[in-house]
Amino acid sequence: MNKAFAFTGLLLVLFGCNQNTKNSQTEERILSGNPLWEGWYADPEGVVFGDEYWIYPTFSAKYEEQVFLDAFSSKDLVTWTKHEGIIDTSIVKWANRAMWAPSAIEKDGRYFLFFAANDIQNQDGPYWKDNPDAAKQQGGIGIGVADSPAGPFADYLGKPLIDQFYNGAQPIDQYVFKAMDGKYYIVYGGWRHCNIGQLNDDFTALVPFEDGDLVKEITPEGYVEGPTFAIRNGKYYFMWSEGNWGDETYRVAYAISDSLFGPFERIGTILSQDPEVATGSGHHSVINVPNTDEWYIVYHRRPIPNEGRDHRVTCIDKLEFNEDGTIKPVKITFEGVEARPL
Ligand code: FUB
Repeated sequence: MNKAFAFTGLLLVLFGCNQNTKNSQTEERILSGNPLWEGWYADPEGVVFGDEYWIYPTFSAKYEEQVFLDAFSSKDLVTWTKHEGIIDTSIVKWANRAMWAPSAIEKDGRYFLFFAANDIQNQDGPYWKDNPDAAKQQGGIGIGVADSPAGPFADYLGKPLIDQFYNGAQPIDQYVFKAMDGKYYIVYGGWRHCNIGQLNDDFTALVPFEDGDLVKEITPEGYVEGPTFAIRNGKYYFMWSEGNWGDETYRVAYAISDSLFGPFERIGTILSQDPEVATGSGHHSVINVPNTDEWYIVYHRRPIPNEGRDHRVTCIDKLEFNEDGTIKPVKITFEGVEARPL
């Protein structure tokens, strides 16, 4: 549980030519490299806690082997420390497989890790077609709690926070954040539907909306899964994954709105494959360096050649904006990003 491994990025030595003097120059840049570390890891969520960057990914393997989550921390985006088994199914008794897409947030000195488990299927889904007499499956979105971002996380509720489908959304791929109204929200959903719900003050339940609904559907055109939000210049940037997570079509698109509840009109694709670098780039999150307009995108992609369904790696690149506030398409790289201590 406390074992940590460090991974260090690339020292890239660039040879440049000074146009005025024609003398050759050597410039040293320390880069993260991509992927950020060894091993198959997907659905990464990047977050800043104090003077450290943290990334919480899915361990990308067969569903039956996805019985734990690891985390990674860094002071500069280049050297990463692995924190093994911050939570697992021996702690979360109702979970037995498919621990996916963690989302971490600090509140009142405690760290909360929202995660999905068990890949539950609803009664219209393929599982139920083959098992019409099966009992309701246990699983959905749960919460871990710890005094440190490295865990160990305990099972906060002893049951899932969201344990069923609402509006057709599979309870997976959650992102938890503090909105501009000062309240905390969870946005989530697989199977081409996305919901948003408000969390109560101690994160023990969802606060129903005035009409009694527990969550509201905000699905934009093209949405498949992996929703996340960013807040910039008083606007909500809603981003999500499209295509098929198992192949090269996976990608990320976005919309901008003044309201958390939309409407969200799809503006365009910001992350996709580059056949020269990698395929299947998607299920991302963004990191904003506090008190700056510097942004990073943390995402997974498939190395070329891609030799297995679960061969996904975690990468980072710069996220940049145009003057009008729209997002520039991301250039995915092998170099990654330069050191950026907090
Ligand atoms: O990694 C498991 C699942 O694959 C995620 O929950 C989806 O978003 C897709 O990336």
